[in-house]
Amino acid sequence: MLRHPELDSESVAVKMLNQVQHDLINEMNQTTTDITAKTNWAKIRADFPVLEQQMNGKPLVYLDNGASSQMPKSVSDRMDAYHKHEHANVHRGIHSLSQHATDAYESARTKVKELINAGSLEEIIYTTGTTDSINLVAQSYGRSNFKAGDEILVSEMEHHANIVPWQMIAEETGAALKVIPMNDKGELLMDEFHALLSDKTKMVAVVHVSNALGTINPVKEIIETAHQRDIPVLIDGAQAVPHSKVDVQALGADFYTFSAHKMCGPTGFGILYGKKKLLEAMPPYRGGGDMIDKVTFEKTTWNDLPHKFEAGTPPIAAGVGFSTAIDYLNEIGIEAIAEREHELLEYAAEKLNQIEKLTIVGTADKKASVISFLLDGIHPTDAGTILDQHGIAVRTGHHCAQPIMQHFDIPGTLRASISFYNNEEDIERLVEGIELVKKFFG
Ligand code: 7TS
Repeated sequence: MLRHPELDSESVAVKMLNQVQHDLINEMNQTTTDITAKTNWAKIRADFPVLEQQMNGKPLVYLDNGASSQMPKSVSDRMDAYHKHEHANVHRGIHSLSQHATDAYESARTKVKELINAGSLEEIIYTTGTTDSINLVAQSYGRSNFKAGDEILVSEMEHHANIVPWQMIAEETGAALKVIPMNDKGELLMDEFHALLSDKTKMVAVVHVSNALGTINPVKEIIETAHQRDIPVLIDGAQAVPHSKVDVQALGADFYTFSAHKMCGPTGFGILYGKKKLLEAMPPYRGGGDMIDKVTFEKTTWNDLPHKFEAGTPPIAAGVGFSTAIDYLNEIGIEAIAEREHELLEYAAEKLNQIEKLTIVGTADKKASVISFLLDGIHPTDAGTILDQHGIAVRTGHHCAQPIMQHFDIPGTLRASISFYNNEEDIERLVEGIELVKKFFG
């Protein structure tokens, strides 16, 4: 067996991981006896070295978690250990290092399956992220199922990743894009949704949680309604899986997509969940190594699921890191995370509502921990620049959801997106920062 000199029966990385997990479990056992109240959130925050730094001379307040979350040390350590001691290409080597790398990389698939309660490992396709997952479905399912006159139904609050891939395939196939409108609170108009469904509808693609408004959409109802007409449904879960318990079987989703980098994992890695029957019938999206069964110049046959959709050498370290990220989230508990983020959202909403000349954009009854807002007479970009000078990172602009901004007739918003490792002090610093912005602009 080929091993690093330090590796005897177990690799250094595995030992390290076990130790990290052991410490974490011990820590969690001491602190999470009663969900949020007894969870030691300060200790959890200390798992994120990035949050300890100064930015522009002030302690960093990171409130751009919707764009990308931060990575706990256990995940970066795991990826580092993989690079130092375990790297080899996956799925192709008979040698031990390759087999070890394959096991580490494939462990994420089992954890994702459990995390979202998929029916089998074959239903978990590795992609480079939500965008890639949606493009895969549009190019593979769409190309082989859409024809001129068909309709694809999206909503007015989609991220561009759940609009543009459908527009591209619609243009090629002659299908048309239809849009479920929303009200001024940022809630989908369900009557309009019902009215838009017809025999022409061949796909419904809707976001679970809006990245720009925070709205939690009634996706179960959407799926059930579409299924009454045998229409498949894709749910963009990029902002849902990191913050709430998602059960794809209970939802009945045909396709469900998300990204590792929004859930304490690395960039360049994500998931497409698809029902096995649909995935089996779909042609591959990309051709190359690993996705084939037999290749001749006359004809090539495809590998089984999930590998049929995973051509070429993947981002192996990212998969290994994502596996540890899921462990990390599970050890805190997704329910505890959801509760803590809700607590911080309520705190932030209460504080921001007290600020004069501040308007919150997106006031749905059911909301996740995203607050978009505007300051009277101050462009979001100018406000964001001043906040940054005070060490406060928020996102400004259209948040890759331009149709939302068109709905409200605004250029963009400031957006604070909160994670479980934020705290009340971060919110207070944001409030102070907003007051400074207002003072600066008179
Ligand atoms: N869908 C939603 C709802 C998202 O929030 C994002 C990214 C994507 C799709 C695309 O994910 P990706 O990982 O493939 O890029 N959202 C954001 C955001 O809110 N700010 O920056 C990226």
